[in-house]
Amino acid sequence: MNIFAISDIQGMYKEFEQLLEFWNPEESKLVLLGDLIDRGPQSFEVVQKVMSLKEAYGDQIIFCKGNHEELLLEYIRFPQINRSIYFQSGGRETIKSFLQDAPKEVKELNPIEQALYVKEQFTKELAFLENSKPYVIIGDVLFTHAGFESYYADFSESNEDDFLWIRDHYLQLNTTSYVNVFGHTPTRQIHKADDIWVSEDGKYIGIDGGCVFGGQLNALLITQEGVIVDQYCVDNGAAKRKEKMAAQEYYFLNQTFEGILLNIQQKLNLSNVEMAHRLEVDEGHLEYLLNGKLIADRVMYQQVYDLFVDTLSKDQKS
Ligand SMILES: [Mn+2]
Repeated sequence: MNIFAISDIQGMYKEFEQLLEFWNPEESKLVLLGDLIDRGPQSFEVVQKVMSLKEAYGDQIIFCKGNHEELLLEYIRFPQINRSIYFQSGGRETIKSFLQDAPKEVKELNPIEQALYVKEQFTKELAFLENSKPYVIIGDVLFTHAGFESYYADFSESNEDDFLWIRDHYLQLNTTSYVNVFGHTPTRQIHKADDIWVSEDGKYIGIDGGCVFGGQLNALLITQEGVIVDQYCVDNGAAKRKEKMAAQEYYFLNQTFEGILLNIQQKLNLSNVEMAHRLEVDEGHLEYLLNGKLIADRVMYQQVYDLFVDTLSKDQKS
């Protein structure tokens, strides 16, 4: 059986449903590469849908865990500590979506109390998200949410965190015997387009089209030998955004987002506190951004863009 892989749905239920129309359950397995939830408006519906698919098709449905599933589970476990980082990572939308049918009093609870409510009311959903795998191998293909530690001789020695959070692993040659299909890093950050990205040697395939950021939701149809059969996508503004991206490219050149942030911080001589203040995030969030653990949303891009223009004009004056 071939494999039909989708990643980073992030609560974009409509696009997910549309994309599933291309999936033929008679001919392929369905692999979901994590980040079903957060940022988008219908995380609850996405989780329900995946659970019902799992019920209907059993082992034919495979679900790898993403860092956003981990963020939600950590928030539920220790809401006091993790509420802020989770809500700034799009978790607010997820909780809203989970509580859509809850009584008014529940909707008005504070986030700490809401975590307890979700923990009690949605045990099945949380257990389903918890019981996902950090990676899956099917034939010659290694499926991961983020990637793996590509410096190691043996990929399976990667920390579980690496499979969920790693960035830039594809810059290092993939010396495993597997083709690695991954999401997590929007492909526009790899090849400046939202389409599926394939490395020159064919051993890395990035499929996150950044749907929730106004890109597209991609699906990859691939054989168990790692040969691409077909690609599908549902557009969420990718076409319209191309022009804007061209302008962004001009300013951002080939730097990584973290590199740009650091540059700005140094050029403007801002402390972490000041930098966080300028970006209207807390320091913890800034640290995640600087470590490449979080992807900036559209608002954040705009803010950084503005800061960068600021930096440029400062350069010209001096
Ligand atoms: Mn992710």
